[in-house]
Amino acid sequence: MNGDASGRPEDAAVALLRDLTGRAPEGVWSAPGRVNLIGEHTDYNDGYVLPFAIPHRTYAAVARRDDGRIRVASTFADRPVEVAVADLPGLFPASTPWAASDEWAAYPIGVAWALHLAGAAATGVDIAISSDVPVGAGLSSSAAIEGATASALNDLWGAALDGTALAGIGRRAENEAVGAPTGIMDQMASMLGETDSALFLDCRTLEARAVPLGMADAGLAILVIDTRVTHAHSSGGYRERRASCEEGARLMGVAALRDVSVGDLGRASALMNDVTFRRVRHVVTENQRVLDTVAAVHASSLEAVGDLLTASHASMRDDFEISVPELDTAVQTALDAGAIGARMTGGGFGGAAIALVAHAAVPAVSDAVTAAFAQSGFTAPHIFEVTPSAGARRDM
Ligand code: GAF
Repeated sequence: MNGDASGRPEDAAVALLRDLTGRAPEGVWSAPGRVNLIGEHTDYNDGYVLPFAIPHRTYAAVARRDDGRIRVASTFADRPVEVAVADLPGLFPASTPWAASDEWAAYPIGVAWALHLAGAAATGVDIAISSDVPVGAGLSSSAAIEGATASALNDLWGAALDGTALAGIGRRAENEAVGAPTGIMDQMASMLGETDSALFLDCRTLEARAVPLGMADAGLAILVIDTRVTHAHSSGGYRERRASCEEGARLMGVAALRDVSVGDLGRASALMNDVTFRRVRHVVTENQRVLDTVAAVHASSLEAVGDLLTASHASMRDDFEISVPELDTAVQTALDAGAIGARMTGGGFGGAAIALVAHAAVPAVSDAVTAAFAQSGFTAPHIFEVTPSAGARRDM
């Protein structure tokens, strides 16, 4: 659908905009996907998370138009989708007004909708999107589209919102336009990520602090093992887990599970059924593991970080029950082959695992996981290294 041959998503976005409009873009904006180091399903419980932005990015090449229409196109989609600015206010949260093949457009148009409702002076615009963030791998390709679009429209519509506010715009699009009841972690990581650092985020106050990881100096790598089992957070499992957490908080008489500490778990077990208790225990212990990981990173206690990652996986597998056999195989095989720690990352029910590995052990761990997948009859995993990278920005 576009005339670019470089293979770079930024060039593909520009070429697509040219195909669409015959013009060069007024600018190109981008935002990354993310890996979550630790802190899973804690964000919508007002808790703590420690994600980082990855080098894979989504690019939006954008130009204003003067006929009051918003058109979005993507190198992944068959055709552009168009709406009138005047129709924006009524578009959501009503059910998506498009055919299934056009549903991707709810991300960028949802962002336009949320920004407009936040007071931005919306004008007509053409938005051409391209990306190298793997889709359905639990690496937040959706937050990357939202971040790139929100950054572009924030500049072109003169909204002057900061990164945290733009993350909120992206989340509103995800929750109300796409209909996925997610928390704020992915959008914050995509907007505020910093090179070589993870982002320690308090999801209640939205206070964010960069935690330098010093991966290269320590001779460490983080491997992503994309199991190729795709997932969607608008589907049942994520929603159900969220409902169990809300029920647990209600039974404990607190606003959110953030307000429950590990010492309260004895009381919790007496107040709720076993399944709800195990969901609560995951969130409560995971919040503590995030705090402990930040402390261990500061103390350069590599082994402690690895153990916390691995304990997080066990908690998601056994208590929160969001892992799948492919993720468990990836984690266990990586550990057996010498990884310092490993866990599934993201919402679960598929997607990717991460492994913290000494640089020299990367080939051995990758080969072992690939072999274990073949032996189990699983689809071959996609394994690659990621380094903590910059958040959303204007590229041109
Ligand atoms: C998904 C959601 F989008 C996040 O908000 C978060 O809840 C995560 O799953 C689980 O930690 O990525």
